[in-house]
Amino acid sequence: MKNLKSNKFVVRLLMLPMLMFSHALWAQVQSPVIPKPQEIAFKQTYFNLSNGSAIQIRHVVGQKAAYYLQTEILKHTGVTLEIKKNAVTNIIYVQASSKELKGNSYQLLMSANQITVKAADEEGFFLGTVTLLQLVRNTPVIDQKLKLACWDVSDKPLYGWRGFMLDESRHFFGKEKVKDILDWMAFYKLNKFHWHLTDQPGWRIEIRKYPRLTLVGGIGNYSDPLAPAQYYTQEDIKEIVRYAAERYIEVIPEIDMPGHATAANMAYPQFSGGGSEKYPEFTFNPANDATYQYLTDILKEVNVLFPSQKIHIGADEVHFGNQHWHKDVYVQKLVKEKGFKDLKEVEHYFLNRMADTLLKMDNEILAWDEVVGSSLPIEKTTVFWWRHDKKDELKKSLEKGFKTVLCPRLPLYFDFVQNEKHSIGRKWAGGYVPIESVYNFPTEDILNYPNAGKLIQGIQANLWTEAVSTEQHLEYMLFPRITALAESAWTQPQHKDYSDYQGRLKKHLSIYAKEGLYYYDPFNPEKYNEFLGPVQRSQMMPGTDELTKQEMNNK
Ligand code: TNX
Repeated sequence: MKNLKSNKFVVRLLMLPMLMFSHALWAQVQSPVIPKPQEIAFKQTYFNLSNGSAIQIRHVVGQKAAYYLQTEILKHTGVTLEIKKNAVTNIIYVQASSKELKGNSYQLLMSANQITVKAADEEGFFLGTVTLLQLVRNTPVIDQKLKLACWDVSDKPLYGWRGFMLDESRHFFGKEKVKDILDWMAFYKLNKFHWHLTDQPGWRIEIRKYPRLTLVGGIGNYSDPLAPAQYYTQEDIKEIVRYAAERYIEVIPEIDMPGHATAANMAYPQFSGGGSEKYPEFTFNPANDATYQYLTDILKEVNVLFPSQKIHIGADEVHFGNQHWHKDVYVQKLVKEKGFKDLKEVEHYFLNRMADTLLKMDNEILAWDEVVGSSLPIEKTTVFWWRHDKKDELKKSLEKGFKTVLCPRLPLYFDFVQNEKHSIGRKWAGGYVPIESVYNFPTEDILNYPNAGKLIQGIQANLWTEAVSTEQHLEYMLFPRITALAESAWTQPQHKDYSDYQGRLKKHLSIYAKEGLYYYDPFNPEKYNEFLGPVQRSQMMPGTDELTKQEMNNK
């Protein structure tokens, strides 16, 4: 008996290194999922995905996610999966709601013969299937077969606002590129697409009542003031909004006012409030009743096109070009009548009138952080904090009780270069936006501001496109920083780990290579350089404040 026991002991002892070795092997299997889920554990087994597998759905909830999964798997692997009500084995089971899960949380449970997605609502199913798709796209496909490593995942988002903004006024990229961006946003669980459609160089959204806005205002871009008109028709907009909705992305249009209105003023000069020497025709006229009627008509058409019931009205940098207001007879009459002390008060008057329009249409008001000092209705307004050098504005926004989205220039403006040596794009007082700084945002000091927990809706990266004129360059600025943005918006700070993320990132770079994206490789900065596409800096119009003398000399 004693012998037997000690024999067993010896056997165990001998097995120990083997066990340890195999454990080490398993441990090396790193999850490729970005953003990192709250909990994820390797199951030490594999699911064979092939044409013989099926997707099973029994209820209406989960159906949309199942179809999306089917299409995406076919698109990226060539594997065709039948959708069935009943199936026994080798199935992906998109199961109806689970009581213990709330809101957008989901579970993905994988075993050798069944994969189950559990969620409480449609969006949760979608998010769960996206995680599965990330696993699929990180697995080699051999003869239309994939050996999927199995994981148990339990997950939910940190923030409800996980945004990306694209400026299509400075350069226009068009429907196909926008859809492509929406696909990638969905892949990284980003859910708000802020669409900057109007600004100085071009007005990009068709307004039926005012056709000149696009026919005239759509002419030109930042590199070429005479480029033929480029814009989205209302049918195009509907198509994009639908495409985004299929991916649980809400589209928020921005119609910038009262500044950045140059393109609109080219089309309808009667509503211009003039500008300054540097920024001619920059503003709408805030003292002309006809301006309010005109802008209300525009916003009514915009409202119908965007089911988000949120319109961003800009309100940034009005002081850049409101100098003419000092001389404008209408504005000066208004100033006297109302007893305004300065032009800032005129600006606030304008904003309040536009807010009335939005509230009547049951829209929320979204605006850049210049509105923090205004009297816009607290409950209905969301402030976008962008001036990283003005932390007091963020504090004030939170103190006053505004819902707030964090998108500080450093580190969330993706028009800033991501490598010190790069020069096409912005650098600000020596500052640029390396991927690590995106990953490390938001910093603790911000999260500890009073009301931060209650009022911060989430984070957003903004891609302004003065210096971005080609699709390739757009990709270069967006990839791979989009992954750091996603993880900062989704993953609880205590679960973030930069070196672990870098391991996962490498796998995603392989996906970009496969898809032919022109991305920046932070592990191999020389791999693709930044000088690309037909429009080079030398051909661009002189910038406003983005090209410093130093940068010009470096060229
Ligand atoms: C500031 S952010 C702007 C944009 C520019 C951007 C360039 C903001 C509200 N206004 O008009 O494109 O800087 O980085």
